[in-house]
Amino acid sequence: MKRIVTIQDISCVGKCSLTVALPIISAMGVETAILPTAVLSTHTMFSGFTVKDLQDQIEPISAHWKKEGIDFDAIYTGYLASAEQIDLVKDFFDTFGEKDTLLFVDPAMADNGKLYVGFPDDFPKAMASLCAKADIIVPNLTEACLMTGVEYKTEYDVEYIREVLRKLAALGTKKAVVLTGVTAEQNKTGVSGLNVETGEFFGFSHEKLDRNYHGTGDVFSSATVGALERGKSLEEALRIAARFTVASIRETMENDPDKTYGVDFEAVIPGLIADLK
Ligand code: PXL
Repeated sequence: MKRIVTIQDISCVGKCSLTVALPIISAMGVETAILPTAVLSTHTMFSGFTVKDLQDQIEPISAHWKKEGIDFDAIYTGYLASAEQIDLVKDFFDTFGEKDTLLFVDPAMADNGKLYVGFPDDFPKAMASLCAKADIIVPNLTEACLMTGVEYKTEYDVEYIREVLRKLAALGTKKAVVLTGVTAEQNKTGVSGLNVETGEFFGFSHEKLDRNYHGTGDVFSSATVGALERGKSLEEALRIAARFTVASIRETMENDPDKTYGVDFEAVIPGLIADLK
């Protein structure tokens, strides 16, 4: 069985980051180790949340794992709370990134043209330096624009998407840069990527549901990592993840349309597993 480690916060309530990655990737038949960077009572869109930073645990935990000879087929990072945490994660990549270890970075920090609450304006620069060390990155358009300096637009054409992808590749990512939640088609959404090794663009559009929920990026990234580790090609893994994310949103719209936090992905995990066959 493949073993990955995912490095992000644990928001106790909110269905994002580790409470999404752990169940989804495990259910896909991939051992999922975790390195929690902080414990929050909820994700940061609630008011009055508590935070306990755990970054001083990253080095001792890593040292113990190294001593035990533990290794990973992939390292998947999501929400990271500070530039210092990013530096510690870069060291973790250097320590545990073997030749065949997939380094997958979801630079979860912004959406709808804005950084999430609590991040300083220079945070995207630090995140860009982590993306430079990764094999695959999966920013949304806001995150991509903040890291590359391209102007964020809500209406655009294929050439704009390609320009953003070329600028992302110039950050230094090794294998592929992937933009999520983008398409030049009306009333749809989609995924657009650039294979950095071959210079080829790829992508697909899919159904856009008329609702925005929190944590869908984490659902998408987790399913992508799980599918990659189950041997799917990147494009197939992204398609599986997109179908799962759409199914999770549809499920939430049916059960609890006004939900203010993460999607009801739990109910549609059987479909995700079937999709891996
Ligand atoms: O990936 C989203 C996310 C993860 N973790 C925390 C967050 C958010 C989004 O706001 O606040 C703590």
